[in-house]
Amino acid sequence: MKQGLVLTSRVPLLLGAAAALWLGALAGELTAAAADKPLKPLVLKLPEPTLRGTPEDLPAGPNIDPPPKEDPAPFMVPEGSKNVSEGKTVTSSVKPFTGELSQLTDGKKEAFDSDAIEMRSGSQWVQVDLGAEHALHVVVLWHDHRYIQITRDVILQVSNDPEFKTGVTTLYNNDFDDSSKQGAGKDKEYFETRWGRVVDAKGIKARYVRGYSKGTSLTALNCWQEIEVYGTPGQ
Ligand SMILES: [Ca+2]
Ligand SMILES: [Ca+2]
Repeated sequence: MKQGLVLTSRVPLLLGAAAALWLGALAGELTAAAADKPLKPLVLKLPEPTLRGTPEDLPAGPNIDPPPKEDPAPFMVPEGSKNVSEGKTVTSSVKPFTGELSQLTDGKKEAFDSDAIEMRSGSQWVQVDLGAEHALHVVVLWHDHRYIQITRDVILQVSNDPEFKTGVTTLYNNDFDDSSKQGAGKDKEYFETRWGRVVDAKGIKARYVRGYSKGTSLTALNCWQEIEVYGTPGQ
């Protein structure tokens, strides 16, 4: 009897363990399937190159990416990704003295003065409200490629909090000395070019995208031409 009792109590346990293993394997397969969603190259509508040429004495150093000499390989994004920031509402830390905030998401990013949104000096931010939470794959930044220059303290954050007080994820930060007070970052500085800066958002879900800057290697002023956010709507 004693043995029988042990057996009857073990059978459901064993079945439970097998079911758990099977469910676990299934969940693993499902996760892998989601991660294996077919990828496609991200096709960006790039602006024309600036005609001003490349200065000879560019800043250089181990923490500065040299300007690309040719088109970088396209970033791969999941099928179904689209520009979820186009025409979306923009706010900022200070009112621009040149241009309108709506120009940040108007699709225009040529090296023209008329495509520049300029703001006063200091660490300033612009913020795009995507209107709803999306799975975000890539954010592309164009600050000011009218000149070959390095924008300082480039910090890119996403959140579902419009005030960025809670649930903030930093996707990019090259403020190595923390002078913009968002925490020190280890990402590289880079030169403004027509290719912009492509930042991997890794599928994070968020509604708001905020970009900081703090002047450039040429000026204390802040400038933006465009932010493009590519995501999977409603996921
Ligand atoms: Ca624009
Ligand atoms: Ca800094």
